[in-house]
Amino acid sequence: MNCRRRPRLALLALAVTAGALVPVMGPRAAQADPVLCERALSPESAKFTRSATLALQRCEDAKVIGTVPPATDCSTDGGVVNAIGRAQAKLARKVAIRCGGQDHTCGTDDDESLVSIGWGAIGTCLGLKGASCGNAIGNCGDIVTCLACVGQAAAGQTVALDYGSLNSAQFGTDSPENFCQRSIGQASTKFFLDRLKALQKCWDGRLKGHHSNACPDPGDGKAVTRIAHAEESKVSRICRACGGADHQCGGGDDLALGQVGFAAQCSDVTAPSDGSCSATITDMSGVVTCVDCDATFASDCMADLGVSALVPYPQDCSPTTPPDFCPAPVVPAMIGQIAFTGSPGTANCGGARFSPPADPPFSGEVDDGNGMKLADLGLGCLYSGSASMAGVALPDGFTSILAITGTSGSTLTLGGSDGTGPADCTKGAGPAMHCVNANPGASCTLDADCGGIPSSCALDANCFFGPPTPVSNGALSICIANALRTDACGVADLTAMSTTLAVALSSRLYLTGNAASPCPRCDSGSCTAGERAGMPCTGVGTKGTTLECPPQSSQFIGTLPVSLVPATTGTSMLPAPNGAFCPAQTTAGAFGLAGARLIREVGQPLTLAGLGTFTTALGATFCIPASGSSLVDGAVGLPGPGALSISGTTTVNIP
Ligand SMILES: [Ca+2]
Ligand SMILES: [Ca+2]
Repeated sequence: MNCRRRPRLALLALAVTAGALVPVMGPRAAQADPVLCERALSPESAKFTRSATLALQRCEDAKVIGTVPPATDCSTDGGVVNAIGRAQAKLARKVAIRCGGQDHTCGTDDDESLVSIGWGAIGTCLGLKGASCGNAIGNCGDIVTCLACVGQAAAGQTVALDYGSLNSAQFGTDSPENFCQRSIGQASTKFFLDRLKALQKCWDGRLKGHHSNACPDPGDGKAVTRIAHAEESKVSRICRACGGADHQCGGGDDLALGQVGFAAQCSDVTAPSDGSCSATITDMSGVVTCVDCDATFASDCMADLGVSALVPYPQDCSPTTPPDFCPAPVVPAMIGQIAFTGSPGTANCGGARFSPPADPPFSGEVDDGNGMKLADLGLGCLYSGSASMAGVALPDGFTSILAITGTSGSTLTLGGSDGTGPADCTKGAGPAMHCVNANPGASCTLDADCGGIPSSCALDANCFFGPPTPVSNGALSICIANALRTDACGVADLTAMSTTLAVALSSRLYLTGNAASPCPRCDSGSCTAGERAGMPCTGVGTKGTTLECPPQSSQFIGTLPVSLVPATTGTSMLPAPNGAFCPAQTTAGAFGLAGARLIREVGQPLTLAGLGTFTTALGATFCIPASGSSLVDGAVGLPGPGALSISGTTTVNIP
């Protein structure tokens, strides 16, 4: 850290913890070093996966060259089963030494805590699409079971694709087709292993503190090249063997796919870094594309599962699909709009660590592990992170408009609307990108183009959820502008009188240092401060802030990615049996309460208040991922939980 950043760190830490004088202490186990444990999980799981893959692959290869019968089932072959068993025993041994505490045994009191190594919120093994790996995670031995199950599934699925549909009539014939078969199997499997190794080394570099990037790109600066090289050698090997006289895939002279044999359909998976693999395969180029995508899926998932403390497990890898809060309308049509206007909530959302507590009306609570209430959550407040940031009162008096995009059963489906302008529309950001910390913003592609402040190069905000939110804290006061990241969507059920919305926000933080007015206000028709100081405006709600009076862009310090998925008129609960509410959360608890184990927000159903008009309240509990700014993450306690509620009036307008 250079000298210039040091005062800023202290300043920001104080700013966003809203005056907390007590340093934020994690419950990090004193027994050993969680990073050493994390650094064992990633390479040892990759080594296990490699051993399992090679054992299966050697067996399949022997079938292709004709030394074992084509009917051999490699997954139950004695030699393969023994090899995988030995590899799993080795994985268990290495993990017990590095994660199991002084007794080198998982499941005893001196283990690294699951929370400290990023597995606290996981609960059950996250599995792999197409596999059945869902063991409960209570100690590091269970992590081994999970990593081995997922690793073996990744190995099995990869080898099954690479070898499983080859035409056995060619096995052991030494024909060109047989040579092509061996090349497809060997080169594809090798690509999977090489890619996994490049990813794992890249993540290990981050765990060692050599870089702080996402892997592979920009990663450690090597992974992208390694993967490209592995890819190139795979393609050239397959196409040399299978591409006909020109030794290239394509050109009309490739070996006939029917003679070589390969799956007619590629795997029904989506690689987190490469999109959907699903496609019909009709030629050698299709084979190459398919094995590439499938290996990318398996290596992405396996590498990410190995570093749960660094990255959330991609939804694409998971065997379960998330609940769909935004179903496509069964009868699609733009049939009107729904307008939501926010009402004032409590006058006091509570201080840091709820000292003083919030005032009624309440919308929810935080409980400990015995179900005892630790704190009430105020209506109209936002609470965030594991650190002791005070509750933030949300603005009121603003309107957000959603389009009614059609019907689905008894519900109206809702989507993003252009509204009447940026203050009430609900469309996502982009596509252009500009520096948030400069006015007028320079166009950019990377944060480095904007001076390097994390998330300072951002998709252009088109719509905002409410006016700027002031957070008063002496000279360290901040102003938050909530830009919509993606189109809002949801459903409104006028029979059940319920509403569920999905709203993804980029909450932009500005350190204004103005305690009396953390955000510029509109006072007597003109902006009190900020980019448009002195210029005409109309204030919104009791706080009198407005998008017309933005803070100075030079005061930008970072962005919180807040996804209200879902915000509901029902009950939204976030449990954490061991204190970690969110993937990769490393400090137990919520909102400065280390003992927190359950967060509950309760909305209010739609209540008829006039023709087409309803009073309601939405509640949301959610995870806030790391912002990318170590300053913001440290001070707020991210990754960590979030909770929010807002009351208001909903007007349904169907012309
Ligand atoms: Ca132990
Ligand atoms: Ca060719």
